[in-house]
Amino acid sequence: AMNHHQGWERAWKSPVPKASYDAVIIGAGGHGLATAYYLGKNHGIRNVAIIEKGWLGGGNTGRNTTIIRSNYLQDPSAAIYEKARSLYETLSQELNYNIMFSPRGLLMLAQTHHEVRGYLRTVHANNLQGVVTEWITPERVKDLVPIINIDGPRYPILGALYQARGGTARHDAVAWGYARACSDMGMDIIQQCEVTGVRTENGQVTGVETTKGYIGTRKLGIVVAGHSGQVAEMAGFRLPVESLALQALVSEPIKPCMDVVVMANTVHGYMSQSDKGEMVIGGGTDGFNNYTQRGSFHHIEETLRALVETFPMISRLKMLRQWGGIVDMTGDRSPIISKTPLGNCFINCGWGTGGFKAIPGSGWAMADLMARGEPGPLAAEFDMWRFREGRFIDESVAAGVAH
Ligand code: FAD
Ligand code: PYC
Repeated sequence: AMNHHQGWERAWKSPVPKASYDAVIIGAGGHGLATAYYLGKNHGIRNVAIIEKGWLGGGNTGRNTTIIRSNYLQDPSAAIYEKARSLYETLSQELNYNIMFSPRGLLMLAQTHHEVRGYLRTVHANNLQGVVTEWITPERVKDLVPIINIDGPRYPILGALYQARGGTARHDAVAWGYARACSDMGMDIIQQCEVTGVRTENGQVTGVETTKGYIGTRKLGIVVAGHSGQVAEMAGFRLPVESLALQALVSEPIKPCMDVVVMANTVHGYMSQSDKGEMVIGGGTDGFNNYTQRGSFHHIEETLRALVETFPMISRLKMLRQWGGIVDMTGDRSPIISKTPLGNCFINCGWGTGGFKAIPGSGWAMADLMARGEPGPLAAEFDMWRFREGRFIDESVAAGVAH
């Protein structure tokens, strides 16, 4: 029966690195792969290598809880997250790869009056920005999420910020779809190859030292999420970023019981149901900086204790797996898509707990920056010098995850 499953072509090639490329991107997560894809598609730059120390998509891209939304407060954020969300709408068709985008609707519950004010403000801002969100009553919340307890016990539900076209997608498929498209354009994805040094001359990058030898390049993109501080140090500059673990867990699969995504930021936890039936659950970041890509017992306790108040039926569930990823947090909870002190070196990082939803928009903006050497409108406000100059893009409410 398996005979006709033999002889499949590999979805992407596994090449030996060339001596040099027009552009090298460090990090084959969603953001690095999307950057390469739009460099090829939008700018015709295809002599590109994407260098990955592990396996592609094995960082945060393959560890996140797949929530997609664009209900941010500030104009630059709404622009890039909505660009990403709208690209997600047709990404399966564009890549000819089913990324299982599911715009099932997303609710951010308001459980304090402070949250009501914060989310109402976001709805008004979104209306001006052209991002479709609405404020809904507790009764509408109950209609959309029958398993929810809207009466408390500690925090009754006072309403919710609702984005009907928010939802989820299959995280691995996003990485795999972009990877196949990059490989088809002739780009080299080099896995199991760690960048260990950055060579520079007269303020320009000339190439990178890797565990597979030296690779020259005319342009360098650093897109390594939780390891951004380490790689920036190799290139000789410091970043206003801290790295810490963010954890998640899934339950055993159960019959369909919740067809929207719900975030409950006061009690702190969020939940959706995967297509396999597992309840996908996440909590906050660890309270200390670390590089530990694994889960810990106290997070299960804290997160489930919080969520059981809002969804009493999950007290009956067995939990199957937990894990962690290293997220790169900036002080204003907004990303960095920026030139660096080196002329031909660019950085994309700081997506922290919320970068999966941004992958297509971020790749689009980073490709633009790398190709032209100057940021386009999507990236213009996200330079790294804003922290020195006090031009913060404060998204601490929209980030939605406690840190
Ligand atoms: P990554 O996928 O981490 O890719 C970076 C790559 O760089 C890695 O593969 C790494 O191996 C590689 N690398 C690092 N150093 C080197 C080196 N020296 N040489 C070569 N390669 C190197 N976001 C959302 O929008 N919605 C969510 O629901 C959500 N949930 C999350 C839940 C959890 C538990 C976690 C951990 C994160 C969550 N996020 C979420 C955040 C999201 O996952 C990240 O912001 C996003 O995936 C970052 O993508 P990336 O491509 O920048 O990073
Ligand atoms: O950014 O929406 C988000 C998110 C949810 C869980 C982790 N990040």
